[in-house]
Amino acid sequence: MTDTPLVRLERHSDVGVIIVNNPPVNALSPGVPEGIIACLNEGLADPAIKSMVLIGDGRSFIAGADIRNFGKPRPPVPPGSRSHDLLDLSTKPIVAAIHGYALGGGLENAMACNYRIAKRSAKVGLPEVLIGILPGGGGTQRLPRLIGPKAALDLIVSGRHVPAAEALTLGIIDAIVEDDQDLKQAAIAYARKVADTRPLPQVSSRTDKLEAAKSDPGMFDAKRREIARRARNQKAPYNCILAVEASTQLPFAEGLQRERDLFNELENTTEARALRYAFFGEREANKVPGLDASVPVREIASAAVVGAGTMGGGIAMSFADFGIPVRILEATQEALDRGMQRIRDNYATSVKRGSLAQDEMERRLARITPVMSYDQLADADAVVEAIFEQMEPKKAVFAKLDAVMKPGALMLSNTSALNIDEIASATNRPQDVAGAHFFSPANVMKLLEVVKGAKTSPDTMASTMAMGRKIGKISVGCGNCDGFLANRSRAPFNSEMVIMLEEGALPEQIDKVMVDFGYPMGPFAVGDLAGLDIGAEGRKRRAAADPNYRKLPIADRLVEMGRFGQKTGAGWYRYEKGDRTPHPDPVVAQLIADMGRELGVAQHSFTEEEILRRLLFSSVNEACKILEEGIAYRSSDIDIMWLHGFGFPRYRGGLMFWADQIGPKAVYDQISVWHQRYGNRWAPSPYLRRLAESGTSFRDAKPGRAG
Ligand code: T1G
Repeated sequence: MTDTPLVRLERHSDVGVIIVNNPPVNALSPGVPEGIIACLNEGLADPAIKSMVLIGDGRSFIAGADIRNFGKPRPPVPPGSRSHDLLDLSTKPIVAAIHGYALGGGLENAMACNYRIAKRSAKVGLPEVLIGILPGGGGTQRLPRLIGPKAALDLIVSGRHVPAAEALTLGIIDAIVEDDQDLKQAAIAYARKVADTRPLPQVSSRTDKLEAAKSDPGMFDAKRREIARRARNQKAPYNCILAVEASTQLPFAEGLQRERDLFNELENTTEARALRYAFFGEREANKVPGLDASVPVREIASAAVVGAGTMGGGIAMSFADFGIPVRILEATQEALDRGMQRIRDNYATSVKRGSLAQDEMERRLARITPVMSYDQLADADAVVEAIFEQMEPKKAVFAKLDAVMKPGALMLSNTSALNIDEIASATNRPQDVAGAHFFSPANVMKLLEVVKGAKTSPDTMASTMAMGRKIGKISVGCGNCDGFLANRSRAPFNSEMVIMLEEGALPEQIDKVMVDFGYPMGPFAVGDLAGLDIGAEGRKRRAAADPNYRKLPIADRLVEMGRFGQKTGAGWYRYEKGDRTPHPDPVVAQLIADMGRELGVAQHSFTEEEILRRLLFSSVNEACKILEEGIAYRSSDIDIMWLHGFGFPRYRGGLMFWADQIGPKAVYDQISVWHQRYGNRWAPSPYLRRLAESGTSFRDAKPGRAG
């Protein structure tokens, strides 16, 4: 435990520097706001101090309130006595000096200062909406006064981080300090320069920027309409709008109270608890059991990809996007050229959309080198095999890689389900082999499923997890089985959605339930997008491996009819030429009716709840088996995979968090009923039964037989 205080006052002649020291991100944990106030008062009381600076030690300014304390009882803080309240009333100029991040309460404290300067590499923002709350420290009242209500609405409702240059343009900060300059010295000089400025600029007393609301009173309703689709089922985004609206209608003090009231409506909502859970779950996933800080991590400074198809190209882009040179190999020049063209087209689309600058596109393309011989991959620190999903060709690739790759290279397969141990057996270095399952499109989706084989070494696992983080992914580790964690937990959902058609449900009916629940797209529309022929391959493999595998004749019939989805103009839905909009197709409805009769399945109508629970409970049951087998290290890892791999709505926390709101016992009881009605595929997992009997939540469940 360091003996450096959480907050200290350093005297630099006539400037008092208030320094926050609460690693790793200077969160406003208990003691930090109190320390800021104490140092502020000490500086105000010292006649030798003419002006002050507020700055952070370590890698950042202040990253906000301590999120770990939300949802827990906290001593009430009387209005007017928080650090930003008192900074606002300072009788001496205070300069906030920002590096790294000033987020949430951090930016709110900075806006209560008289001036703000920031390193060019710094970022500021009010991201509270991303954890289901709103800026509760004056941010909804000060930011509109600083940059105008419209710009404030954008930042507060999106929660996005703003680079210093944009913050300067908007008016959030007053000056930029170049990254090669000393921030503290620059801030001291700035504080000295403004020491005699009177009246002190005070954000809370400004009204000039609020005038804009008078000429555009409709901006708030327009914002509500703008976010309606993506903010459906949520409360925080709408309370953010109400709070900013209040800043244009109420005096500052009353606006603060309105902000407080709107904040208090949110802190303990399921939405806020789910989003906090997701935030910490993403970080918990970094911790793979048995891999502590002592496990060496190999640096990945260069990479290679075998296969230049959709996945291989996306994986190569993932490395290039983060500055890592990558070689991409194909068997024929024609395939290689096609792959490189697809990469160029992907980048060109981003440039056209304005999300990537042309010169940055060129820089990234220059990092990707097409090759045709394995020898040219030899010196890469990591190689990812990304050819088609068949075991023998994959083993042949690994045998060739084994013959050329330098010692210690990470030997990774992008397989989404195949046995990592069998792939590793094609090499003499199984300890260097692991699964690195990217999700399509690989350069966009943030999830990386890192699969540990029986012989995968701890440092290979740690290095692959770290490699994922280095290329902007959320790495989630798991054990080896058919489908690993993500696709295995998803498989029952994929079956149940088609089985319900046999009972009389329609694709559009099921898709609507899932979109209303919060998915961006319904599962049948997603199937049409991904290609129904791919799913058919997986079903064939599972049917060959498992005599009890439940076939899906309706899905198989569709593929037999050549209806693969968008790529053939028809799948579960029909598509107009050049249009991706799914249209319900009477041909499919007729096929479903005919096959329901042919199969002799009792037809019935469905409630929305039954559709939702048939799909998700089937996966919860499989997730319990995955936990019991120790394939998943914790239930939050399953949730992070569902959030980032399958589009599960983030404000519901993930599959297991959502199921916890219903409770393991209720889930078990319902599954037991379906087990009686539908047979073995609904046999409840013993692990689930133990949770139901012991009253243990999914969140607290431990992997392995104990449960
Ligand atoms: N509270 C508690 N712990 C936090 C934290 C926070 N605000 N921010 C980060 N951590 C922990 C994190 O869990 C991890 O822990 C470690 O710090 C490093 O974080 C009143 C109500 C700042 C951009 O929402 O966005 O202010 O895993 O791995 O990738 O209006 O952390 O090492 O044990 O993410 O460099 C608003 C949340 C709060 C910012 C740095 N602020 N944090 O990213 O490191 S609400 C936020 C982040 C509020 C006021 C309201 C990121 C980061 P561990 P990391 P990073």
